[in-house]
Amino acid sequence: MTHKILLLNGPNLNMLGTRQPEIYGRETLAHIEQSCQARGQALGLTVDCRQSNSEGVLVDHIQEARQNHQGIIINPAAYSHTSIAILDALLASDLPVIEVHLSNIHKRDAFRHHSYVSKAASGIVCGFGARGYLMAIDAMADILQPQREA
Ligand code: CA2
Repeated sequence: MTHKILLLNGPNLNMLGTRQPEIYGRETLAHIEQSCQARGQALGLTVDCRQSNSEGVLVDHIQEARQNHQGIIINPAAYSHTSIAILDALLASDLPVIEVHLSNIHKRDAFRHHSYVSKAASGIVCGFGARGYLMAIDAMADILQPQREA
């Protein structure tokens, strides 16, 4: 069976590749999404990609994933540090969740050290740049298809 997963990116991540490459790298979001879809395909996963700058739209996508997807990979961006609404939506989804951050949030400003979203996550990848998304796809494949041959 092919599993469908939602790759969700939060505010300002549509700007990737244009500013602050020393923190977030040079890859565009479109390129990251394509790489994730290719990796997913190789592992038997369909990867649906969405990005929004709006908290409510992110919550809507998470709610819809309950019907349409078997797992969620999310970089909630700044909402990681503020959003109980996104945490509640993820908890209610009853789906496996992997949280991704491009940067190592623990090496940065103190206000980035806490993520509300982490409470809903099976695991967290942070500090590996765009590669972290591919690591999350691999981990999600393991969660959804534990019998899969490596
Ligand atoms: O490291 C990450 O992935 C973050 O989730 C990125 C968020 C930040 O608020 C989190 O603390 C850590 C910020 C995303 C902003 O992305 C930009 C990309 C290019 C240019 C400007 C902003």
